[in-house]
Amino acid sequence: MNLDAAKTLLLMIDVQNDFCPGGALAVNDGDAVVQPLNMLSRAFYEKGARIAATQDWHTEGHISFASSHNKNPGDIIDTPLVKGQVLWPCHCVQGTKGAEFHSGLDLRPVSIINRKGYHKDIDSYSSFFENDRKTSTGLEGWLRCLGIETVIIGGIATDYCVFYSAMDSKSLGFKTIVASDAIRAVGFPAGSAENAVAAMKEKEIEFHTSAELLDSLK
Ligand code: VGL
Ligand code: ZN
Repeated sequence: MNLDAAKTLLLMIDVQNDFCPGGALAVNDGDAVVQPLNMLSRAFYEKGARIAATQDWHTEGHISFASSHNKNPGDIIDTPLVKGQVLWPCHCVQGTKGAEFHSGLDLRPVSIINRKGYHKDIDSYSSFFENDRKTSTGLEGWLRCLGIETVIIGGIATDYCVFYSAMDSKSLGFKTIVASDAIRAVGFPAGSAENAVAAMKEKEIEFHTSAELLDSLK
Protein backbone atom coordinates (compact mmCIF):
# COMPACT_ATOMS: atom_id res chain seq x y z
CA MET A 1 0.00 0.00 0.00
CA ASN A 2 1.11 3.53 -0.80
CA LEU A 3 -0.44 6.59 0.80
CA ASP A 4 -0.08 10.19 -0.37
CA ALA A 5 0.33 11.97 2.98
CA ALA A 6 -0.68 15.34 1.51
CA LYS A 7 -4.17 13.96 0.82
CA THR A 8 -4.48 12.01 4.05
CA LEU A 9 -6.11 12.84 7.37
CA LEU A 10 -5.47 10.93 10.59
CA LEU A 11 -8.64 11.15 12.70
CA MET A 12 -8.07 10.33 16.39
CA ILE A 13 -11.40 9.64 18.03
CA ASP A 14 -12.24 10.58 21.65
CA VAL A 15 -8.95 9.76 23.37
CA GLN A 16 -10.32 11.32 26.55
CA ASN A 17 -9.95 10.56 30.26
CA ASP A 18 -13.54 9.40 30.71
CA PHE A 19 -13.02 6.61 28.14
CA CYS A 20 -9.76 5.44 29.72
CA PRO A 21 -9.25 3.28 32.82
CA GLY A 22 -10.57 5.16 35.87
CA GLY A 23 -12.92 7.29 33.75
CA ALA A 24 -16.70 7.59 33.94
CA LEU A 25 -17.27 5.45 30.83
CA ALA A 26 -14.04 3.52 30.98
CA VAL A 27 -13.29 1.29 28.02
CA ASN A 28 -11.13 -1.78 28.67
CA ASP A 29 -7.55 -0.88 27.85
CA GLY A 30 -8.72 2.42 26.32
CA ASP A 31 -5.39 4.10 26.96
CA ALA A 32 -3.64 1.48 24.81
CA VAL A 33 -4.55 3.54 21.74
CA VAL A 34 -2.32 6.42 22.83
CA GLN A 35 1.05 4.99 21.88
CA PRO A 36 0.18 3.78 18.35
CA LEU A 37 -1.72 7.02 17.65
CA ASN A 38 1.25 9.12 18.76
CA MET A 39 3.54 7.19 16.41
CA LEU A 40 1.13 7.58 13.52
CA SER A 41 0.43 11.27 14.08
CA ARG A 42 4.12 12.14 14.30
CA ALA A 43 5.06 10.19 11.18
CA PHE A 44 2.11 11.34 9.09
CA TYR A 45 2.46 14.96 10.19
CA GLU A 46 6.12 14.99 9.23
CA LYS A 47 5.20 13.73 5.75
CA GLY A 48 2.61 16.50 5.33
CA ALA A 49 -0.63 14.83 6.43
CA ARG A 50 -3.31 16.59 8.50
CA ILE A 51 -4.04 15.37 12.00
CA ALA A 52 -7.45 15.79 13.65
CA ALA A 53 -8.73 14.84 17.09
CA THR A 54 -12.37 14.54 18.10
CA GLN A 55 -13.60 15.34 21.59
CA ASP A 56 -16.88 14.15 23.05
CA TRP A 57 -18.16 17.40 24.59
CA HIS A 58 -21.49 17.07 26.36
CA THR A 59 -23.60 19.60 28.20
CA GLU A 60 -24.57 18.93 31.80
CA GLY A 61 -27.83 16.95 31.82
CA HIS A 62 -27.17 15.75 28.26
CA ILE A 63 -29.91 13.66 26.67
CA SER A 64 -27.54 10.65 26.35
CA PHE A 65 -27.06 10.44 30.14
CA ALA A 66 -29.13 7.87 32.02
CA SER A 67 -29.33 10.30 34.95
CA SER A 68 -31.21 12.79 32.79
CA HIS A 69 -34.10 10.30 32.48
CA ASN A 70 -34.00 8.55 35.88
CA LYS A 71 -32.90 5.45 34.01
CA ASN A 72 -29.90 3.14 34.16
CA PRO A 73 -26.84 3.17 31.94
CA GLY A 74 -27.40 0.63 29.17
CA ASP A 75 -31.12 1.34 28.89
CA ILE A 76 -32.24 2.31 25.41
CA ILE A 77 -34.87 4.99 24.73
CA ASP A 78 -36.41 6.87 21.83
CA THR A 79 -35.83 10.63 22.03
CA PRO A 80 -37.64 13.21 19.88
CA LEU A 81 -34.66 13.30 17.50
CA VAL A 82 -33.19 9.80 17.76
CA LYS A 83 -34.75 6.34 17.92
CA GLY A 84 -32.80 3.81 19.98
CA GLN A 85 -30.49 6.12 21.89
CA VAL A 86 -28.32 4.11 24.32
CA LEU A 87 -28.12 5.78 27.73
CA TRP A 88 -24.66 6.23 29.26
CA PRO A 89 -23.20 7.21 32.59
CA CYS A 90 -22.60 10.96 32.77
CA HIS A 91 -19.33 11.48 30.84
CA CYS A 92 -17.23 14.03 28.98
CA VAL A 93 -19.02 17.06 30.37
CA GLN A 94 -17.67 20.29 28.87
CA GLY A 95 -14.76 21.70 30.83
CA THR A 96 -14.31 18.73 33.17
CA LYS A 97 -11.19 16.64 33.72
CA GLY A 98 -13.00 13.63 32.21
CA ALA A 99 -13.50 15.50 28.96
CA GLU A 100 -9.82 16.38 28.62
CA PHE A 101 -7.65 14.42 26.24
CA HIS A 102 -5.55 11.66 27.82
CA SER A 103 -2.43 13.40 29.08
CA GLY A 104 -0.20 11.07 27.04
CA LEU A 105 -1.81 11.97 23.71
CA ASP A 106 0.54 14.14 21.69
CA LEU A 107 -1.57 17.10 20.57
CA ARG A 108 1.28 19.00 18.96
CA PRO A 109 0.69 17.68 15.41
CA VAL A 110 -3.09 18.21 15.72
CA SER A 111 -4.46 21.10 13.66
CA ILE A 112 -8.19 20.27 13.87
CA ILE A 113 -10.08 19.59 17.09
CA ASN A 114 -13.62 18.55 16.28
CA ARG A 115 -15.97 18.68 19.25
CA LYS A 116 -19.25 16.80 19.09
CA GLY A 117 -22.22 15.95 21.27
CA TYR A 118 -22.50 19.57 22.44
CA HIS A 119 -26.21 19.94 21.61
CA LYS A 120 -28.11 19.06 24.77
CA ASP A 121 -30.98 17.31 22.98
CA ILE A 122 -28.98 15.11 20.60
CA ASP A 123 -25.97 12.81 20.84
CA SER A 124 -23.24 12.54 18.22
CA TYR A 125 -21.21 9.37 17.82
CA SER A 126 -19.87 10.15 14.36
CA SER A 127 -17.43 12.98 13.85
CA PHE A 128 -19.33 13.82 10.64
CA PHE A 129 -23.04 13.71 11.55
CA GLU A 130 -24.99 13.88 14.80
CA ASN A 131 -27.22 10.95 15.77
CA ASP A 132 -30.19 12.25 13.75
CA ARG A 133 -27.79 11.25 10.91
CA LYS A 134 -28.45 14.66 9.23
CA THR A 135 -26.90 17.49 11.26
CA SER A 136 -23.34 18.05 10.07
CA THR A 137 -20.53 18.72 12.53
CA GLY A 138 -18.70 20.61 9.78
CA LEU A 139 -15.81 18.17 9.56
CA GLU A 140 -16.68 17.14 6.00
CA GLY A 141 -16.29 20.73 4.79
CA TRP A 142 -12.91 20.97 6.46
CA LEU A 143 -11.72 17.83 4.69
CA ARG A 144 -13.06 18.93 1.30
CA CYS A 145 -11.32 22.30 1.61
CA LEU A 146 -8.06 20.54 2.38
CA GLY A 147 -8.30 18.13 -0.57
CA ILE A 148 -8.32 15.10 1.70
CA GLU A 149 -8.97 11.79 -0.06
CA THR A 150 -8.00 9.24 2.58
CA VAL A 151 -9.09 9.13 6.21
CA ILE A 152 -7.25 6.92 8.71
CA ILE A 153 -9.20 6.37 11.91
CA GLY A 154 -8.17 5.21 15.37
CA GLY A 155 -9.28 5.79 18.95
CA ILE A 156 -12.26 4.99 21.17
CA ALA A 157 -14.70 3.34 20.90
CA THR A 158 -14.57 0.76 18.11
CA ASP A 159 -18.31 0.03 18.36
CA TYR A 160 -19.56 3.63 18.71
CA CYS A 161 -17.65 6.72 17.71
CA VAL A 162 -15.00 4.93 15.64
CA PHE A 163 -17.67 2.85 13.93
CA TYR A 164 -20.02 5.71 13.02
CA SER A 165 -17.15 7.96 11.95
CA ALA A 166 -15.67 5.28 9.69
CA MET A 167 -19.04 4.40 8.15
CA ASP A 168 -19.80 8.07 7.43
CA SER A 169 -16.31 8.70 6.08
CA LYS A 170 -16.72 5.83 3.64
CA SER A 171 -20.26 6.90 2.65
CA LEU A 172 -18.95 10.41 1.94
CA GLY A 173 -16.50 8.92 -0.55
CA PHE A 174 -13.24 9.04 1.37
CA LYS A 175 -10.93 6.04 1.20
CA THR A 176 -11.28 4.91 4.81
CA ILE A 177 -8.78 2.90 6.83
CA VAL A 178 -9.05 1.82 10.46
CA ALA A 179 -5.78 1.47 12.37
CA SER A 180 -6.50 -1.99 13.75
CA ASP A 181 -4.19 -1.87 16.77
CA ALA A 182 -5.20 1.68 17.73
CA ILE A 183 -8.88 1.05 18.59
CA ARG A 184 -10.64 -0.27 21.70
CA ALA A 185 -14.31 -1.20 22.19
CA VAL A 186 -17.04 -0.57 24.78
CA GLY A 187 -18.38 -4.07 24.08
CA PHE A 188 -21.93 -3.23 25.09
CA PRO A 189 -24.38 -4.72 24.22
CA ALA A 190 -22.64 -8.10 23.94
CA GLY A 191 -21.26 -8.63 20.44
CA SER A 192 -21.28 -4.93 19.52
CA ALA A 193 -17.55 -4.82 18.83
CA GLU A 194 -17.60 -7.91 16.59
CA ASN A 195 -20.71 -6.63 14.78
CA ALA A 196 -19.15 -3.22 14.23
CA VAL A 197 -15.95 -4.67 12.77
CA ALA A 198 -17.94 -7.01 10.52
CA ALA A 199 -20.12 -4.13 9.26
CA MET A 200 -17.09 -1.95 8.56
CA LYS A 201 -15.41 -4.74 6.61
CA GLU A 202 -18.65 -5.39 4.72
CA LYS A 203 -18.60 -1.72 3.68
CA GLU A 204 -15.05 -2.16 2.37
CA ILE A 205 -13.45 -0.07 5.06
CA GLU A 206 -9.85 -1.27 5.23
CA PHE A 207 -8.07 -2.46 8.37
CA HIS A 208 -4.31 -2.06 8.66
CA THR A 209 -1.93 -2.15 11.60
CA SER A 210 -0.09 1.03 12.49
CA ALA A 211 3.15 -0.69 11.38
CA GLU A 212 1.63 -1.23 7.92
CA LEU A 213 0.44 2.36 7.83
CA LEU A 214 3.91 3.66 8.72
CA ASP A 215 5.34 1.48 5.95
CA SER A 216 2.90 2.99 3.44
CA LEU A 217 4.62 6.37 3.83
CA LYS A 218 7.97 5.17 2.54
C1 VGL B 1 -18.74 7.26 22.85
C2 VGL B 1 -20.54 6.40 23.97
C3 VGL B 1 -20.93 7.67 24.34
C4 VGL B 1 -17.50 7.00 22.04
C5 VGL B 1 -19.11 8.53 23.21
O1 VGL B 1 -16.58 7.84 22.05
O2 VGL B 1 -17.46 5.94 21.37
N1 VGL B 1 -19.46 6.20 23.23
N2 VGL B 1 -20.21 8.73 23.96
ZN1 ZN C 1 -20.70 10.65 24.68
